[in-house]
Amino acid sequence: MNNLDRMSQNLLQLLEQQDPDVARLLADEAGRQETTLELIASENHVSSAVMHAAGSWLTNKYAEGYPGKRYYGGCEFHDQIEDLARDRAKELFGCGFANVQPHSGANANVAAFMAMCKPGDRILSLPIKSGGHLSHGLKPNFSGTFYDIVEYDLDPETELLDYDEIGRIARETKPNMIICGFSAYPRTIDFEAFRRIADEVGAVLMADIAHIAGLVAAGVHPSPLPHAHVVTTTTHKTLRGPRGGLVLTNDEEVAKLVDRKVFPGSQGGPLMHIIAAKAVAFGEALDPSFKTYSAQVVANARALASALVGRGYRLCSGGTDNHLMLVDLQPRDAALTGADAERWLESAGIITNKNGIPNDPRPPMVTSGLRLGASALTTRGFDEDAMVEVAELLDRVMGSQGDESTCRTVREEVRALCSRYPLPH
Ligand code: DSN
Repeated sequence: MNNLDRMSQNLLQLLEQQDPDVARLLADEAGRQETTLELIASENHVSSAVMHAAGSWLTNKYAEGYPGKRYYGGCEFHDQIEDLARDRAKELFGCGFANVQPHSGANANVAAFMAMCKPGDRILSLPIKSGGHLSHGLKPNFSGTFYDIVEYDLDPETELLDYDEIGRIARETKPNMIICGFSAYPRTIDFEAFRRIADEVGAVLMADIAHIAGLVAAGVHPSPLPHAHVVTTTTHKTLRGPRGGLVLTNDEEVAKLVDRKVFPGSQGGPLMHIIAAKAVAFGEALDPSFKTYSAQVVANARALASALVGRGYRLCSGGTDNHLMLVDLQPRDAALTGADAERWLESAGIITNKNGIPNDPRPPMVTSGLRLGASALTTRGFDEDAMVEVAELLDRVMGSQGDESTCRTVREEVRALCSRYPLPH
């Protein structure tokens, strides 16, 4: 047991004495994570160092403002931590400016929208039903409420981005801003092509790399930074940090606007404990081992994808270039829905999320697809052979239509697989 594990043991003991109800639920959740296969593409397992920074003394402090310009006293160490987080983020993504204060990816997007657009401006984006994100223009979201959203879509045949068609729509609709970067797009994004389109119509380009940030940092996906005017991301998916947001840019004027729109534009006091955890995670991602990890994420996603195709499933766009894949369940079983698959798999200890496929005939709470990602299993040390075993378990549960005894047997096999690949601490 290392020092951090000992610390976590001590904290749990303390919590058990003071609040056994919460302590029990935390221990249950830790057990769930240890003994299930996490295939949700937007989740990961952070290191104990990130976890402890997130649960540290910094939670006690107000630090509204920025390093050297705070509205509260006592920020000496907070200034140093935020500077460290910003410097590491800049080094990691090779850019000139980072704002590490957004509480989430959606908050980062609020600040980026406010920095780059006026209310009512026109924004061109991919809708959520085709793999976009709700903060890119969904009607009930701030983005769909305060901006004039126009859409591009995937090519209906290939399910790929069609840059000629996006260019045509941009010329026709003349947006002020174009958004690229997605929640369920399994292929490489050509940021340069998006920038060409943006320049042609006089729009600014925003790249939301929430899903692929870790792959970008590790150099296994091209970076948007030479091309996009502003880049937003979460820190907790492929980047394997605490839950939070981040804004990056190389443009000094954009940087000043983003700072103002994060604070005081859209947030109050920053979550300094989370900023400390971001600094730790960025430090981990700067280590050469993070490149090896990220390359393995992509190799594992490919292995899982091809094993599923071998078992009769169809992958949207035919495969994956990144950490995730979108599985069309219909060719395997026309009656199988994403909602059924998610529920049955959970009972067998395999955690996924139902996800609409492009032009899905079923509603979003039912769907015909599953989105699967390889980041969390790769953190546990899974390799390509282990991913083939995972495909077999997935197929056994879905092929049995959630048969209880099959799910029970698979649950035990999942426990055994998890013991073979314990969570690193
Ligand atoms: N809901 C997240 C995802 O799962 O992709 C994005 O915010």
